[in-house]
Amino acid sequence: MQFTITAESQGSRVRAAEFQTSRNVLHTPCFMPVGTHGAVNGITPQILLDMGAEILVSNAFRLSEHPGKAILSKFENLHEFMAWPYTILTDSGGFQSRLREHAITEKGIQFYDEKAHEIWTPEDAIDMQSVLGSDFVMPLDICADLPTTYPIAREAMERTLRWAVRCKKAFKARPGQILFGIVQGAVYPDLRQQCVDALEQIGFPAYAIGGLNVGETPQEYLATLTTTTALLPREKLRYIMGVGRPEAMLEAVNAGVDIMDSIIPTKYAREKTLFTYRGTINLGKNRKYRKDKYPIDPNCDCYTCRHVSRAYLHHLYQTTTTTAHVYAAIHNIHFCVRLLQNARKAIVEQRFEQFYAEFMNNYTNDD
Ligand code: PRF
Ligand code: ZN
Repeated sequence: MQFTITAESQGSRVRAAEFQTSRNVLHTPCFMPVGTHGAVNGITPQILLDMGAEILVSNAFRLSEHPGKAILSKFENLHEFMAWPYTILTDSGGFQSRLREHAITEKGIQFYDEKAHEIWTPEDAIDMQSVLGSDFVMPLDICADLPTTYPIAREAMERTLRWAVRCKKAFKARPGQILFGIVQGAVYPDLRQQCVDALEQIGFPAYAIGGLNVGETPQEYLATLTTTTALLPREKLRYIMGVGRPEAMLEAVNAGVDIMDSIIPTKYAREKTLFTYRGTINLGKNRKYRKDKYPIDPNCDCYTCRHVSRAYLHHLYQTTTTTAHVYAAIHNIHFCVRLLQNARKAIVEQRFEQFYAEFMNNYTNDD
């Protein structure tokens, strides 16, 4: 069995597990840094390996735009192309479809960017991920932007199911590849339920929870997350798509999610916002950091915190910005990777509840 549950919490859905891919073992809960175009902004694979990342997320649709299928076919897989030795999960382009200017028909998604596009079909998404040799393959889905109405959410969910059938049919697994089912249904519990039931009927070895963190309230996020994980079978890996704020990450772990990804650590790094165990701080904006000789977070053991001060980073944000972004991204990604490693340790030692409460108590976002 690829997926083994190592520890579970009494009276909650929290779990620590191991997933054996054809490349390495994922120790879950774990955070997955995102390199949409085949690189995590400003960071080399070695830096990610050094901080303990076990899996990266990339995007099949974006890679089909550039460098394109013909060039990528000349490489063994995306791992070789980008020099990343471990597991890779690729998204399908379904998330990009939520922007209203794109036209979605039963056939697929007509993207209108700067470039002219052919319709991107479920079969295209699967074909591209076969070329990429992704270990974790995502079907093409439709992520409804929230808030949305029930009929729109239902239509998007039902089309997602029809596309899941097409994706499964088109999927010819390369060794070790697995195809996930994506659960949609916006904030409506009965739609989530119908979606999970239908995906179970079609048959998938692992699940992604889509359609969250796209405009719902924090209460709706938590309620939908909890409802959805309760519907999913215990013995299959659970992935929540696009969750990277530390509070939301731990809420997901608490609800029984195993893996998650987000561009937030790198986006925040560009916006001068840094994670600490006491909440986010903004190093660029706030002049009080001008003379601050402490590291970003005194409790952090990342490369940045081991070497440079807040004062230095504040200076870089005013002058040598690309270097500021690299230092900040190293810290923020390390923070997310470490947060879930620590959560895992707490689960294994049967003290997650306390760990979670302590984290939330200390974590405030008023800089
Ligand atoms: N679908 C896909 N990718 C995603 C999402 C989704 O719903 C989300 C939603 N948070 C992020 N990334 N395919
Ligand atoms: Zn750090």
